[in-house]
Amino acid sequence: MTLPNLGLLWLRFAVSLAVAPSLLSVPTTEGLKYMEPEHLLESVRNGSLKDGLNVLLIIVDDLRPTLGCYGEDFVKSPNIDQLASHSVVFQNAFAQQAVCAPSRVSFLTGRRPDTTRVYDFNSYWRVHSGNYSTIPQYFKENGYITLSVGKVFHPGISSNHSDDFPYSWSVLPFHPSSERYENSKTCKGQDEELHANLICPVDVDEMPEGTLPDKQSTEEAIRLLQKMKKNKGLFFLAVGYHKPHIPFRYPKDFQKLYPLENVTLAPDPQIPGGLPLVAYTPWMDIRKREDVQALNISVPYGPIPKEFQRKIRQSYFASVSYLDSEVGRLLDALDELQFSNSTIIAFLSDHGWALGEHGEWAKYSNYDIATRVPLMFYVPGKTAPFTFPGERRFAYIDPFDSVAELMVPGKQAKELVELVSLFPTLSELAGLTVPPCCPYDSFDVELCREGPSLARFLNFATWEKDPYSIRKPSEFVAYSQYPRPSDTPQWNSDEPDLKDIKIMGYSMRTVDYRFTVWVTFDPVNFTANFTDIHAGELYFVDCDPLQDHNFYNQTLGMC
Ligand SMILES: *[C@@H]1O[C@H](CO)[C@@H](O)[C@H](O)[C@H]1NC(C)=O
Ligand SMILES: *[C@@H]1O[C@H](CO)[C@@H](O)[C@H](O)[C@H]1NC(C)=O
Ligand SMILES: *[C@@H]1O[C@H](CO)[C@@H](O)[C@H](O)[C@H]1NC(C)=O
Ligand SMILES: *[C@@H]1O[C@H](CO)[C@@H](O)[C@H](O)[C@H]1NC(C)=O
Ligand SMILES: *[C@@H]1O[C@H](CO)[C@@H](O)[C@H](O)[C@H]1NC(C)=O
Ligand SMILES: *[C@@H]1O[C@H](CO)[C@@H](O)[C@H](O)[C@H]1NC(C)=O
Ligand SMILES: *[C@@H]1O[C@H](CO)[C@@H](O)[C@H](O)[C@H]1NC(C)=O
Ligand SMILES: *[C@@H]1O[C@H](CO)[C@@H](O)[C@H](O)[C@H]1NC(C)=O
Ligand SMILES: *[C@@H]1O[C@H](CO)[C@@H](O)[C@H](O)[C@H]1NC(C)=O
Ligand SMILES: [Ca+2]
Repeated sequence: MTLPNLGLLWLRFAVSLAVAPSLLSVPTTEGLKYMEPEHLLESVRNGSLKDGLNVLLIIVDDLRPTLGCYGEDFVKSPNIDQLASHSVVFQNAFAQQAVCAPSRVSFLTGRRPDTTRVYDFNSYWRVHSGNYSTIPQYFKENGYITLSVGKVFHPGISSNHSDDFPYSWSVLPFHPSSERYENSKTCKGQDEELHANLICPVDVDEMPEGTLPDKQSTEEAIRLLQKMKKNKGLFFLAVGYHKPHIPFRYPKDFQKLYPLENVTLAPDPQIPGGLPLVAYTPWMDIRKREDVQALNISVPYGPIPKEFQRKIRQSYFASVSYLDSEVGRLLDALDELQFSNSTIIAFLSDHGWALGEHGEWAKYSNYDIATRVPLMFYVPGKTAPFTFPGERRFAYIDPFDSVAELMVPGKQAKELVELVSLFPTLSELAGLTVPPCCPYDSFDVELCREGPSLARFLNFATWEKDPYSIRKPSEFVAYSQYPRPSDTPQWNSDEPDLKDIKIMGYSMRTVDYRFTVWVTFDPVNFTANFTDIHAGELYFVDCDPLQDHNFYNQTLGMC
């Protein structure tokens, strides 16, 4: 094991920080009204591209790799596992910032947060940092019909209240109408009254509109697929699912998959002794829910009563199984429409979520638990053989059926990779020209990418031979970062507005270690001062996979 060379690290960090005049301007709050599904369907045209592969991009919200195909056998995710069994599954994939809008803007533009300068929810990159092209925009400009269903871009200012329409999408993006009830009082409490709870298993028939947002998204995505079957031309369909993002509002049957007495607690529920306080997320968002409020949990460290910890974990896992069934319905329809032979499927999450690890219950940090994500690619003819006529590749699997447990794991890629690689990877897989590598200062460059394409890892035929033929695993690095307003946890530590950011935690993950430095950051000129270090973290992967023993600034030994 090699110790990181600090001088070199700082240089690498410094290189990743481009300095250029800011293009600040005030984004408008006026938004486009989302169209009703019928109009949306009518407006889908025929694409101009006829030959090649379609793309189905499935983006999940706040899903850590707690899935059967990632070795977490107690989680029932048979449909995602089935997708994995025909895919290449990246075991060590990382988001660039563990919160929705910054992560999504980053991977959808193929640039790191220091280039998008989107660290919060309040800026639209096109007017804030640069007029960067996006993955769907690039596919659209190359003749694809591009379609957005559910939460793909983070809604709101960060995508100009339009999910970046018209640049990214051929038709207006679809949002499920029942999404507006996500934070309403729809959860039945023990008092039989309705509350805005964190834990919210529901009877779907009793819900407003008799449905849930992810169900509506699946239905709309299926209708678009049927439409594309009749139309000519290639499609790029992005489907963004809301669960397992809080609140855990899911059909109550899924709770039965995880009897409470069988739900374990996090193996490391303590706040690590050597943890610098700037690194800690005080998980303010779950505290706003009525059921959590009623527990009167101490701010910022808790702890949450053990019985309630178990309930949170149970409902997260149940939400994952509910998500899995929606993914299963979508893939079943894709398969039924005979698109499995001609469609690339990419599946990923925008970041992870701590379920009690380090005493945390949130994203908002640089730990693996917040930055590590599921990432897999299915490429017909590459990660799996072409289908033969009549073959069912993605038939729906009922998670309540015990047969579901016997799933062959997918091909596992161990390389450390980053979501910022999604743009070049999808481009290469679809046969489009891979956008050029970004120059040092890329604020004026509309089309470029900051990550390498991962397509070279996906060829099934060469898979067995030498997965490491291009680079040694020790050369792989995944970067993430997280901003803070202060050295100690306070009310806005989780999601500081840009103007309040005072410290940036730059983090790098190699096969051997995670190393993080928290440095002074100026939110006006976007400059980090790497000689002004507030705190550091160093965790060794082999002996401390959960990252509980901070070896930063320790001269004596390693674990
Ligand atoms: C930004 O990019 C879009 C899409 O390429 C283009 O239509 C628009 O004119 C550009 N805006 C500016 C200000 O350059
Ligand atoms: C953002 O949306 C507004 C309102 O639709 C529009 O006027 C403005 O041009 C959009 N911004 C960009 C950069 O396209
Ligand atoms: C798309 O192409 C199909 C088959 O060529 C044709 O029947 C249909 O009218 C076209 N749809 C549109 C919206 O142009
Ligand atoms: C709970 O765990 C016990 C012990 O492992 C096992 O025997 C039992 O079947 C589990 N119950 C359920 C419902 O999975
Ligand atoms: C909540 O906890 C604080 C101390 O942590 C205590 O002073 C207060 O009385 C508690 N409130 C309720 C309603 O239990
Ligand atoms: C699947 O695609 C391959 C390559 O394009 C083709 O040879 C094969 O016939 C296709 N199979 C079906 C069932 O469409
Ligand atoms: C950015 O602003 C800080 C003051 O907040 C200043 O110390 C630093 O020199 C500035 N950096 C650049 C590159 O302008
Ligand atoms: C960076 O921080 C160091 C240490 O606090 C300080 O001496 C130096 O002036 C800072 N540099 C800038 C450009 O602000
Ligand atoms: C590192 O340790 C030295 C000696 O104990 C201490 O003076 C210094 O403040 C520490 N630095 C950081 C960033 O923790
Ligand atoms: Ca998210």
